[in-house]
Amino acid sequence: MSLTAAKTVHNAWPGLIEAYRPFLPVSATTPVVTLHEGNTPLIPVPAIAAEIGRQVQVFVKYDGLNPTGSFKDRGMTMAISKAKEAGAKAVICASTGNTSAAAAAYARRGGLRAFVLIPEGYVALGKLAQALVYGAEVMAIKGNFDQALEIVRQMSETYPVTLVNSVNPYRLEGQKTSAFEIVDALGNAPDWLCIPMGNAGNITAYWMGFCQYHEQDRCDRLPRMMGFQAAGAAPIVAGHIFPQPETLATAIRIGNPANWERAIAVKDASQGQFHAVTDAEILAAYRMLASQEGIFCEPASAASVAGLLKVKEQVPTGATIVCVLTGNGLKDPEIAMQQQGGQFHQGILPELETVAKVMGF
Ligand code: AN7
Repeated sequence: MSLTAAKTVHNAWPGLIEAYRPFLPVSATTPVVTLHEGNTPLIPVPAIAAEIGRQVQVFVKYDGLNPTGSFKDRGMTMAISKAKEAGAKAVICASTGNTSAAAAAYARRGGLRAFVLIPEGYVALGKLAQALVYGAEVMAIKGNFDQALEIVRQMSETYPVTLVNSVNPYRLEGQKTSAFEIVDALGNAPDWLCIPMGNAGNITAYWMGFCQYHEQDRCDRLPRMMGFQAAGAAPIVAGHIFPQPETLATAIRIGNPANWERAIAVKDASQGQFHAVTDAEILAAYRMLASQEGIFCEPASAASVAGLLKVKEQVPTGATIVCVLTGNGLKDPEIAMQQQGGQFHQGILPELETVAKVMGF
């Protein structure tokens, strides 16, 4: 039997730094720390489109399929590569969960120490498990995310640790690549981009990406940027700090966003809108995505779809809309178990007839 080279049916995805190298602030000598993040699917969601009630195309950008299960991997491949290039030995972040998981994974892969500060009791189980198993040094504070961010900002000014929250400019450089992927997939920018906002780093990054592609004639239009916050943590929508933010979408339980002014600038430049969505609206979108589209995202991510449905009257006929699903549903198994719709039959005897009866036969 002779071995022949297999025909290549597709080119392996090299990770977003290699894929978009000309658009990113890296050089030939930057040590690229990658888990081959990016290249996430843009999936049509016809049941959501049908809710809008006229001819529209709706897609979700399922960024929960990144290596650690959230969009933070896009920012972290850049932030950690650049930290390593600069000779850093340790990184630090405050996090509602996903940043800590991504920072931990990429830092450890790059041989750096990872320190993370989280609000005690308000990080979803999957995210905490990730940070711990990747080998981060996790510190839970008796306070909220905003207080944790204040501490790590000061920490990085005083001690030899590099801050990898979204105030680190390389984070947004990496995250903007999701806008590139959307344009590459659609052949143009969408009419609307719907996105959840916490610290508002991601909405800022997407806008950077669309603008950069537009300047290079890769798209001939720019989307309206539609940002959504949880009603109990909606400082940008309300125009004031929320000292005690509350929402079951713990990823976006943020009362004083680091990128507040930049988000406002994005809204104005894109003729966008920001709205608040209630936890009930978030959960309705979360259940709909899972049970009607087969797409499991975390609650914070469902805010983008909840927001779209909230303003559906304004959607122009013929529009193309992308909702960003920032994190994977597996991140928060506790919410998922609370939301399952009573289809879980337990304590059934191991007999064919009994099972058939439960099935309704
Ligand atoms: C799933 O991990 O802030 O508006 O510390 O995990 O860029 O802050 C997470 C934020 C949306 C909001 N969806 O993004 C953290 C953190 C999910 C998130 C957001 C987050 P930004």
